[in-house]
Amino acid sequence: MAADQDQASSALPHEVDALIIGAGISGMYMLHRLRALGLTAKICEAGADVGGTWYWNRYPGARVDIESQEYSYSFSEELERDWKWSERYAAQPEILRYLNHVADRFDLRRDIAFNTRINCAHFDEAASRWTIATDTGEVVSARYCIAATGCLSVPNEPNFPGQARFQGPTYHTGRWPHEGVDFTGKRVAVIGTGSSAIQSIPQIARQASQVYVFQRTPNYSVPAHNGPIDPAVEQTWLANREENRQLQRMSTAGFLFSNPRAQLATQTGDNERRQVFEERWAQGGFSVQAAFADLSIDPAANAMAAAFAADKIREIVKDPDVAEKLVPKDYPFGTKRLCVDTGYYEVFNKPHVHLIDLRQTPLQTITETGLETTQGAFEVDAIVFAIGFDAMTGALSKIDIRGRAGLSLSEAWAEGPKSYLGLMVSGFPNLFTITGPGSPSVLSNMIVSIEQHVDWLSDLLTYMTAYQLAVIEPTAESQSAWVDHVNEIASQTLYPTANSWYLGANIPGKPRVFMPYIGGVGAYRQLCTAVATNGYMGFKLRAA
Ligand code: N01
Repeated sequence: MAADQDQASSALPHEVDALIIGAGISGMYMLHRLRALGLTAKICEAGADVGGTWYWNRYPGARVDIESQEYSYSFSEELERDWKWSERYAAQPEILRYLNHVADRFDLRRDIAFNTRINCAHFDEAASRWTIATDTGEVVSARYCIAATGCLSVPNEPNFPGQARFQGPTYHTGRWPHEGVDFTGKRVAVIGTGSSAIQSIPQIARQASQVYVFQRTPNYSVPAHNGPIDPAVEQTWLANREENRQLQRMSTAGFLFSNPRAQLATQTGDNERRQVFEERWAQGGFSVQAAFADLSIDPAANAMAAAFAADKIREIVKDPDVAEKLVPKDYPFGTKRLCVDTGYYEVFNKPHVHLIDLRQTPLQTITETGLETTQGAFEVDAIVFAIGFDAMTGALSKIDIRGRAGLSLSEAWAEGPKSYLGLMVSGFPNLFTITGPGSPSVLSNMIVSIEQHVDWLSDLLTYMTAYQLAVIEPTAESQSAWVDHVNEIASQTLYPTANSWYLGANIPGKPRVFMPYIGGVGAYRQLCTAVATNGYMGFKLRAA
């Protein structure tokens, strides 16, 4: 089935073993695994088709920034051998085709209710089941409620003064029109300079007559060096498939180049250090971040990486004033999510691309015809809001989730998300959060982390069936200890010093808590495995 085609919603039964929320990468794999366990399962998906983040984020230039062969499911060797990626970093349409292929190949659609949003999920203590209601008026009773809602699925809604007055079209990168947008000859404003903006601005600039980039905080970006996939890379990957997959699973961030070299930047001579950074820059992608072991923990080492990146920006961008505005100054390198670009800094050498620094000249209002800053008025035909997401907790807090004694998840998380292993929340039995806050998730190759959670959960449900257990919940103590651990290791790094969405800093009023687990994908996997092999240590399990 074509990715864009709307499809009828499959009717929901009154009862299932598991109700999965979301048909993105995690929901699809979860459904596949649950079926293999002989459990009945349905997915409710708000969108009209599968794909999750790759269904919604169709802005020009959207592509993965982990190499294609690494950003793919590993659970089926046949799938992996049959599917051919065309580019080193696959673009959104190709990834969406891949996910549609997976849905067809594993016959997933018959258990997915599309165009169906979950409004509320309440735990019925007497029945030990979740009562889940949809916006289509259906109610489903499920033993397990599995949130496969994604970490970056709820757009940060624009709320700029005067924005309702604007007469032209506006777009959010996270909700891009399926039919695409033709900016030919148009004057376009882009607000935001995160990954979505950094990928889309060079593409928008190819069509638009004028592009005005409104930057609040400059981001560090490294070149992707994208191109057709190297057949040798593909062959080597497949020839060593098992070993490579194992390396991913035990790595720092779920891809092969994510393990930092043991060497410290601060104990490396200037020439050698520069050479290492240059090699990584030439290689492209996130490998720069792993150039030395101390970059994310030692301010002195981090400053060396920051200085290297700043020099690169100054080399690429010809206008020194523009270059200086593009150089991040007030947070350590890599502590806001590093971006991977194709021609981002270069685009500012084009005469029709203009950078407006909102820190120097704040935005005052949007008008009928454009934007006004303290510098003056910018007349535009269209506005692109590339302002990000209510990350990690946004999708869950939009659903009225109530656990034992009517406790709402929003109340339980009023001071920031609390979980055990990022998988479950105390007071919310049989509710699972795939790649939830408190797990490596957004600090990793998402597919690797998704597969780990889904596999762990599948093993758990197998165990529960074998021992005739029906209810699982983390103890308050284990949750509290995990939250402390997540915070403690985050505080050993420089990450919490930046105002990033990792901390919820982009959403006014959101508690400032470092949400993902920064201890590494491999270390985290070992912890989860140890919990399971010790009889699900830290959880309470009981019969119905
Ligand atoms: O969002 P962002 P994104 N006025 O939050 C600015 C993943 N992703 O959609 O930094 C003015 O990073 C905001 O400024 P500031 C990836 O994990 C992956 O770009 O808050 N500006 C920032 O510049 C990524 O990190 C891929 O000061 C405002 C920008 O908007 C995550 O998604 C591709 C503002 C938002 O940047 C989010 O990326 C794309 C305001 N009121 C995304 N509010 C790939 O894998 C916000 N901003 C390739």
